[in-house]
Amino acid sequence: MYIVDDGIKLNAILDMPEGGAEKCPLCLVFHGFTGHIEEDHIVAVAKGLNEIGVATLRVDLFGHGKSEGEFREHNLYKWLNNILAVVDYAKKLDFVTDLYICGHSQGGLAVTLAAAMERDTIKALMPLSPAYVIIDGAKAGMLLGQPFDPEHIPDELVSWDGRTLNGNYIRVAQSIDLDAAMKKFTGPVLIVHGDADDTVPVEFAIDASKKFANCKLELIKDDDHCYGKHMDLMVKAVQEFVRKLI
Ligand code: FER
Repeated sequence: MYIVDDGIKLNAILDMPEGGAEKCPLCLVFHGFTGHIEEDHIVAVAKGLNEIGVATLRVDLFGHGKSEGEFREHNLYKWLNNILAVVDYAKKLDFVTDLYICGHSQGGLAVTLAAAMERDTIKALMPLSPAYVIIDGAKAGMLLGQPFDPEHIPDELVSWDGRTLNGNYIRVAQSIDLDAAMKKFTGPVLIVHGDADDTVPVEFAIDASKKFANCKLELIKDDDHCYGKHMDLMVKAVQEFVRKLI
């Protein structure tokens, strides 16, 4: 299935709760930078929610997975507009009682910004290993492990996998006031983060948890960016948090 945002087709998968339900909450689930909706940790969180009576809508964002758009041209504004289009789509589904939003890494950053904008619609926010470091890095001149002059932005960056990224990615990230977004969303927040994550240091999750009005922080001991060691603990943390909302 595709959800169309401004002519761009976004690949989406809707999974209903196990055992079926007439009406239920729906959680929107988004992947990270270079990620997609078939990654193990994305499928695991969706399945975990389906098990406890929550439908999920996983969506590949601009330039990622099976969605349209060039990877090189993606940035947080494009992702944010995609997410707003997905929220609009979800609002029109008859079966939905409440809407939750969840994203991994860069998707965790994007859903934080979207939750602030949609604070009257989104009931709960779940950033997983959120890449809040991107905003600091863009402003300070360090992204993807590469230093640059934040006042003289390079035309392009080279990503981990060798693909290039338009320098406008940096200009967009520099313009974002993340603290303001965290302040605006006052609903329940769950941040899950592995304390051995070497892509996004766990300190970003610890700092962020103090900036939200209503945030639970679940640190997973020895785990990495994509929960390669303790996927079950990540899923369990999400299930426990969501059970209290239903
Ligand atoms: C970076 C650190 C982390 C960065 C992106 C990420 C573009 C995102 C990681 C992810 O979404 O998994 O410096 O620069």
